[in-house]
Amino acid sequence: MARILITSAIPYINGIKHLGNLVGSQLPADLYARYNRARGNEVMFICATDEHGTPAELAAAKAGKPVEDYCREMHAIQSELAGGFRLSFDHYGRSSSERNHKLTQHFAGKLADAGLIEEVLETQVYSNADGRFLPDRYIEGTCPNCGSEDARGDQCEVCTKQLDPTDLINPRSAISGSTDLEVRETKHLYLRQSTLRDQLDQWIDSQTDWPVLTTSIAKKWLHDGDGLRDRGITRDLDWGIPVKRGTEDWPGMEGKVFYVWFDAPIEYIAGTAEWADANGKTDADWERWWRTDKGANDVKYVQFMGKDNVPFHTLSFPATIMGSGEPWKLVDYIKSFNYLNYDGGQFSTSKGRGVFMDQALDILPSDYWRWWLLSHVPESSDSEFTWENFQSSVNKDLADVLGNFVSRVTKFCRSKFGEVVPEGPAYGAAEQAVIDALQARLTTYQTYMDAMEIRKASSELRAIWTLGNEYLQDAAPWSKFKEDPEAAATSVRFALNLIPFYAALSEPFIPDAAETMLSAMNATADWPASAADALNALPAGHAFTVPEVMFAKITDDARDDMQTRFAGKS
Ligand code: B3M
Ligand code: ZN
Repeated sequence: MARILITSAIPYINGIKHLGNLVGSQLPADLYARYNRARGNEVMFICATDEHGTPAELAAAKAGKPVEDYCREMHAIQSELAGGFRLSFDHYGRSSSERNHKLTQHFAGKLADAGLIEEVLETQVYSNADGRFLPDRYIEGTCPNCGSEDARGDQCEVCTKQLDPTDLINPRSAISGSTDLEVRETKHLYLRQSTLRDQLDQWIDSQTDWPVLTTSIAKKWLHDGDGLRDRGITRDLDWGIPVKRGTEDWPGMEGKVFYVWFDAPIEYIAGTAEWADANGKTDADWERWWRTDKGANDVKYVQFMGKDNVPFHTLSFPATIMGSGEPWKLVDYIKSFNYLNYDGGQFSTSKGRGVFMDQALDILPSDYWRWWLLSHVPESSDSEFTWENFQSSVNKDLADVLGNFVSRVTKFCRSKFGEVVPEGPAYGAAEQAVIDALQARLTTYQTYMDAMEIRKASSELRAIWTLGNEYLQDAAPWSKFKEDPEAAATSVRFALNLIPFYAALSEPFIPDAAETMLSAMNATADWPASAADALNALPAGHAFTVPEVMFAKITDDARDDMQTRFAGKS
């Protein structure tokens, strides 16, 4: 039994995520977690909400709520939606937890002890009316390039020019609108990650099995970009983790917090500690996943994320871990994804363009989305959601192939033999041929799932479903029944045995449908040792029930309605 630690990039707290966010980290991570549990491995699957930073503060202000309340409420909402999509986290934590405060401060202290933190004096815009420093995007003004009056301190969205706050003409506070601004000096902590360049380079070079997408991004930032420039890890904000050196105050850093990207990955560790706290476990119980001196040596740690998050996970977070000088577990494999586009453009939160997690669950059950998203996951390039494609996948793969197979054989059996597996003679050449084909595909499916080749795994699964349909079509027990009911019984017994086999294999993709199949067949979801074993699991006389319709087809009218409804306002 292997031990697999799985983390998904932790979604920002500000607002409900769209399907592109979901398929870029949490959903594939869930697929891998479910598969590994099914294979009998010990799994720890952690996610959390990413609650700090300017966007959280801004969203709370917009909602007219204290940021603590806003985060608590949004965490509950995101947690409920995760449940709706059957994301099987062992714990869904919060980066604002006490555990993360302590661990983040701990890491900062260790990095300082190792001489990897530098104190830097910077100039920043201070708003007298607001009584605070304003980060770039809290400052607005006229763009020096195009004259737009709503340029932000980091960028003008109209002409896309990147700006410094001091470039703006007539700058004002985005919070109060006040123009009573001044430039003040403020001290910040910088992580000297450039001193770890060789160590990081060697580490990345040693990861020969990583996906090209991951290593190419890591290498690009390590070598050509200024990715390994020393970076500020503190901010002049109220909301966040107060800057401390371990448990000690940090002179000169009063009133400052850590930068959100410093504390967010540490939440993977803190989230596991939160799991221990929430389940009456000890520190040793979470440390055996994370500390190589406390049992984590045999853990395989896999991270899932969108490509924009790769630099933080291949450079900054490893720099924190390595720089601490403590035996924390480094990631073993980083599975990264391209982007999912929406119907000829991009998903857009501000324009309400595309389908968001809450809307998706209002329209259709989670399995429909899980199947489409995972079988079209943007693995080797960006992919695109279209309603035609969604409709066709759902109607063909789920309704016509899998759903129809289950419904047809269970209903036929009920009408001719009753709701028990019929006997008939032993399997013959036709059944053996299907078993052989299934065995070959099962082996391939496992190989792809082990390798996180998700699209290939989904095609293999689809092919496995199709084999059952083809068998039933050829065996045609409904036409055999009259002259040779015994032969028809054998075909039905074989086909009924395919249902729990399908349930076990499909569970990582479509857990609810798998559950429906298993409970109809009064069977358990043991991962098949072989196709031959699985196809003999239900003996003659085993009782079952005909399940409800598993998948309803999406009509052209419904498809067109949804396409209009989610087109967004321009
Ligand atoms: N919250 C960005 C994102 O959701 C960020 C990921 C943090 S992972 C430690 O894409
Ligand atoms: Zn401009």
